[in-house]
Amino acid sequence: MASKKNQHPTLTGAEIIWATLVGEGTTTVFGYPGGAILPAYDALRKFPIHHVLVRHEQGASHMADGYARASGKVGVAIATSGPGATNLVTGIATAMLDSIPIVCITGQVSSKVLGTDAFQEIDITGITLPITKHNFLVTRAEDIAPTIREAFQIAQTGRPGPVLVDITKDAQQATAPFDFAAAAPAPHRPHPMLRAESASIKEAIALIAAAKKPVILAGHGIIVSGARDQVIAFAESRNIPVASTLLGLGAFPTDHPLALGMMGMHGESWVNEAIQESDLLLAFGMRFDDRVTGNLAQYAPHAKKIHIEIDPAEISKNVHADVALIGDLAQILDTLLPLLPKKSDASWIKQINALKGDASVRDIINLPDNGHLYAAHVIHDIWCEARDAGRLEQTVIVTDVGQHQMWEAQYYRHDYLRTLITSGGLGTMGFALPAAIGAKFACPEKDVWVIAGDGGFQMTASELATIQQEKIAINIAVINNGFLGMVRQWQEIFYEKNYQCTPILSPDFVLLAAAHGIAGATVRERKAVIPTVTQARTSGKPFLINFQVEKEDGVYPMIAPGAALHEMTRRPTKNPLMETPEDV
Ligand SMILES: Cc1cc2nc3c(=O)[nH]c(=O)nc-3n(C[C@H](O)[C@H](O)[C@H](O)COP(=O)(O)OP(=O)(O)OC[C@H]3O[C@@H](n4cnc5c(N)ncnc54)[C@H](O)[C@@H]3O)c2cc1C
Ligand SMILES: Cc1ncc(C[n+]2csc(CCOP(=O)(O)OP(=O)(O)O)c2C)c(N)n1
Ligand SMILES: [Mg+2]
Repeated sequence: MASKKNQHPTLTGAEIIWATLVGEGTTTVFGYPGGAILPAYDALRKFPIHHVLVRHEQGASHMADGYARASGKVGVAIATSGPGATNLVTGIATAMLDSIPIVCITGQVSSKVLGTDAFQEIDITGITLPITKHNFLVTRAEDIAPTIREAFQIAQTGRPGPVLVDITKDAQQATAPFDFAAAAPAPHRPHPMLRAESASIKEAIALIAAAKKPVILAGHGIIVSGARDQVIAFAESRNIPVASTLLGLGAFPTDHPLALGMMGMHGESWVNEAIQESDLLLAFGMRFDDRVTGNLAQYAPHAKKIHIEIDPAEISKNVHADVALIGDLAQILDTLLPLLPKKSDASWIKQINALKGDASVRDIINLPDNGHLYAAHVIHDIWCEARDAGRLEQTVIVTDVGQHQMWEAQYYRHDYLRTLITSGGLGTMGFALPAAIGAKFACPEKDVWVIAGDGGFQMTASELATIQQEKIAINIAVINNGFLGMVRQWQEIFYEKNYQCTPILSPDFVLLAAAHGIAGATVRERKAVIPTVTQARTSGKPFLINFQVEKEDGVYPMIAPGAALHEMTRRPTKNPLMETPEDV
């Protein structure tokens, strides 16, 4: 008995939190202290974990998210009870909507006063119920290790997602024996529906063999599943073109002859037209978001749909699946691949290429330097600079939300997994700067760029101080158009240019960076873009570039709300910023 006790030391609940995190492989956490989590902070010094002090707990949940997206591992955020916990909420919801594995640990008031409106008591498990994959309230020290271990398992198995563990102060102060191995959860039991029925496999193969105009819809699930090689082999074996969702960018090489580009509201015109003409859609780990489908009643009317998806709840949620294969994408593609009859006919690809029509004429990227600094050109040049430096695989772009986010998706070519980190489902402004800090901790050897708008950057700019304190080299490109640009564009098109509350005044971003000991420069001309980007990348220190760009530029193509996928508004041909009668 005695020797057994020695093997499993008695620790405080606070120590058990860290010991369990160490056992799960956590090396970095993002957090902010306060009363209800103080016992845990007191014990931190005994454990080999680096704590990044954020400036707002929203930053902690976004950093954990950026860490997870960049590495594929679980990101961890820590906060106190009450306002600390509620500040995490936007980051948790962001992770939930994009299926990102994070574990958030919050302190809670002591169990004896639970439910009394004690100081800084808030029902955070109640608040986060709809925005977590699962959450727990822990009131006993002996439950801490098993609960945190289960949280890690839930966060990363099946469809990943955020898990919150709320731990009372008395549970942190009490003691219990710590046995990491004994705290392991029961092995993950896949959902009973997780199987690709052999009948469904046969149906899928028959549909694929019969299809003349198939399109693969490449989603985020490819990255989660690690199914890139299988998707490439699948596309090549039958010459099937591949369209990507925003979150699927990087899953399929852009220079591959079968790569079409991004689909959806701001996707390429020929990609959306190909989907509308298709007779078979193969949805690989994507969930038919409304930004992807446009008007559902008119979506891909001639196409049968095969949906390969790990979450049964996604099947036929938005778009009816003729064949559903439920399970891990890589595993299902491994089953399908040997059964696929080969086909090399390129006539469908030729038809899609013909759909491109005058797309390149309308493409702002082909405009010569006319003295205007367009955001699309800036982003394209950031890509060119990384390419010419041979750093594309080693460059992670973290975008905020708005026009710059869409131009990034259109003009930065992502050929490698986990090189684009962006908030797709919740579309959270303020995401980029903290998520980039998380990504840099996950991949310190990579070049990490923030691409943010002047609006969103101001939402979490306080995290510049975190960069300063942590001495991490992150590059920041603020695409400064003086507007909440994406909203301004909607006001331009749908609200008769009534620019209510969208012109936005900003501080001098270069001076703001300087106040944090961060170097910076303002760029107003195209010729200065690449040299300044090189200066930032090679400085080995954080660097902010304020790109003063065209104020009233628009993102094209665009599908208006309620319109079908093929009913796109295209970039005007004569004047890139203003429609002329010839364009309508
Ligand atoms: C301003 C703005 C504009 C936007 N415009 C566009 C646009 O034009 N085009 C566009 O595409 N998006 C656009 N988006 C993003 C859009 O809202 C969605 O976030 C995006 O389309 C979701 O992509 P997804 O379905 O691939 O990824 P997710 O939403 O992450 O879904 C991934 C799916 O894969 C499944 N999955 C996970 N793991 C596995 C596995 N191992 N095996 C099988 N399946 C798995 C999940 O269960 C989930 O259903 C825009 C967002 C914003 C903010
Ligand atoms: C937290 C939050 N509030 C509001 C919005 C709505 N919204 C979407 S894009 C956008 C404008 C973004 O402006 P900016 O950051 O300057 O980027 P730009 O569109 O100009 O590139 C707004 C207000 C949002 N997505 N997130
Ligand atoms: Mg802006």
